[in-house]
Amino acid sequence: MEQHVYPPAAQARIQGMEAYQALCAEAEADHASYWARLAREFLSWQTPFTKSLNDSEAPFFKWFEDGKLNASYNCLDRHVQAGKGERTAIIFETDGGESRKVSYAELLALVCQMANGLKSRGIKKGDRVVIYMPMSVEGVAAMQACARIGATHSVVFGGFSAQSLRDRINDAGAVALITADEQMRGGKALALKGIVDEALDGGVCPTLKDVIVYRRTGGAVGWVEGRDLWLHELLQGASSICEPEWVEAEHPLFLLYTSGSTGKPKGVQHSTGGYLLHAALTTSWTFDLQDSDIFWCTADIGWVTGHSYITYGPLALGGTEIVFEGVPTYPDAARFWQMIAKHKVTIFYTAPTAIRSLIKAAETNDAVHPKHHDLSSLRLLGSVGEPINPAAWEWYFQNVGGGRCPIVDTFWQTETGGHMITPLPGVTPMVPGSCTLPFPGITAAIVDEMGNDVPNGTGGILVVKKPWPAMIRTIWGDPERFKKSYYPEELKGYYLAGDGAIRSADRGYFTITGRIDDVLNVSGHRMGTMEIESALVAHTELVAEAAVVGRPDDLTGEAICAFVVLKRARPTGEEAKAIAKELRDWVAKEIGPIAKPKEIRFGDNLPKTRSGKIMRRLLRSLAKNEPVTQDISTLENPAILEQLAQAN
Ligand code: 7RM
Repeated sequence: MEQHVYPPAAQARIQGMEAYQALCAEAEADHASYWARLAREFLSWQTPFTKSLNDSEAPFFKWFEDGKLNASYNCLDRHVQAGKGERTAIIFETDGGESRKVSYAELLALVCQMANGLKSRGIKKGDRVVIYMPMSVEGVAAMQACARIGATHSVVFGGFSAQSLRDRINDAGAVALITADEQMRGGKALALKGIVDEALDGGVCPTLKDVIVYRRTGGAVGWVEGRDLWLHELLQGASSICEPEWVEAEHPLFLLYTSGSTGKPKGVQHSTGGYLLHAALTTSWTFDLQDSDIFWCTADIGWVTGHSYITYGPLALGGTEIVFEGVPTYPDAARFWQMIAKHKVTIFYTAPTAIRSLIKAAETNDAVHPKHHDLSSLRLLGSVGEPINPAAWEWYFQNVGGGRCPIVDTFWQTETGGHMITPLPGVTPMVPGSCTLPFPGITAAIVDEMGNDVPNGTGGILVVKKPWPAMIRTIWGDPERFKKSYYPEELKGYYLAGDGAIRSADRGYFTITGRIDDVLNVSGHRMGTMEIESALVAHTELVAEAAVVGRPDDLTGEAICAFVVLKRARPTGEEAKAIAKELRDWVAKEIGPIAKPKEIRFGDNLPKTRSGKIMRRLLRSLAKNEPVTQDISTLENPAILEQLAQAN
């Protein structure tokens, strides 16, 4: 296929390939001093640090450890003190289409009131607070309020089930939970407080003392006296001045649970100093955020993208951003285009899944095509969460960006805190489908199983050779799992991302080829196959055994396909359909609707080796409806393949 190369923007924060190379050379020459320089430039420190990197307990790295700062001070106070209090921090748009502006001074006052409210409940530095909130000013403010008092927040996406919420509360040992009565999505009110009540029912979260409820819709809610309190009542009379708690740079700013290849989701622990530095730095260099911009990241604050590019990065730079409550398809699939025109958005950051679904919508209904909206305010586009296929890239570039806006295809992970491999707008010629080159100071490389570099043009394992300030510090409560997952012995002390990648022979550009572990990426959301399998076999009445694999899907990137052995005879026809539906709903209840298998196939058994191992690669072929070409000589029960090849 002929490869198109698109030129970078004429003007941006980092100007030209030479400037980029100079930064890379500076980092190469003295890694620790390079990051220390940026940490001094981008962040305000209450106690300046004297040490940059401490690698004496590798892979438990520490950065800027003798420095003290506060994330909320960096995101709010310093801009107000610099005379920018009247500047708009957030333009909030509701699901229904109303919008309001919140200035930096107003946001600071709200955050201080919330911080004082939390303090009045005895919540203090080091406590964990779970946030289960809709997209809202209050959601962002709740995170900032935790940061202000040194409490470690753990945001749980509003789409997760009661069971998932309960597991996360208990794993973190949270003392408080901040939630809302309901959330509005696509014109419907969805219970949040109801799910919280279900999660806490029966006293199963012993550490949790307070449930603070933001009144979003005014819908009816259950109430537990002594446990539940209204946010507005907590704020009444709370002072709008709150001295920030100055914390060590390594103090855990947040935990965020993400799926791994085995077992339950892991609580990724992030630092305050190193994390905030990278959130601010990448917002500046990758997004080129200026005072004149209107920035819009469409992610939810329940994902890391919402943390770094809604709650922390843009605010650390004093930018103006959109916070959107709703969904891309309501009232119709032109919602994004209509909002870009309405708010004169200049920088737009979204996921390939959203783009692909909006392409499809525009193809079936011309009325929702972006061409009907004035998108001339846009100057830069971004993509995140999964590989963007070249066709979707081209459509995004032409139809949304009008052929003039660079696209930054940003590769990164919950664990990395911010962008790792990405074009920079004033620097990098773009090739659709490639995330191009490492961010300056990020030593990304491709190696074989033994950690040896592979030549360009040869695929391998994506690693990061040196530590960087925003990296994961540990898995909450499980340092051994942290070491095993990210620093396997054979990889020479390199960080293992869990993705495969290849660099192009000509430019050395990176292309991510997908996960190399049992993690699926469905609509940009990470799902562990084991997690879904555990959920299925938890249906003990019906399910004897289950194996879950991914298969490519035009819309969602990957789709979940489950092979299930029931405790009763293998169903067919209508019965199979009914049981499949029951199991899909069950998974939604156990984990959340995003984990629902797209397809469930039933068998009398699963393909296994003589030693009893499920042969997943065969299942992957079957899920794709491809003939099995692999060697099946070790297979115990070859006859099962024919049975599983058929959809219900
Ligand atoms: C930010 C985020 C991480 C996984 C990662 C990759 C995949 C993310 C890209 C991408 C290709 C990209 N955090 N991924 N961005 N693959 N190109 N630009 O998504 O922790 O939820 O997921 O997502 O597989 O390992 S995440």
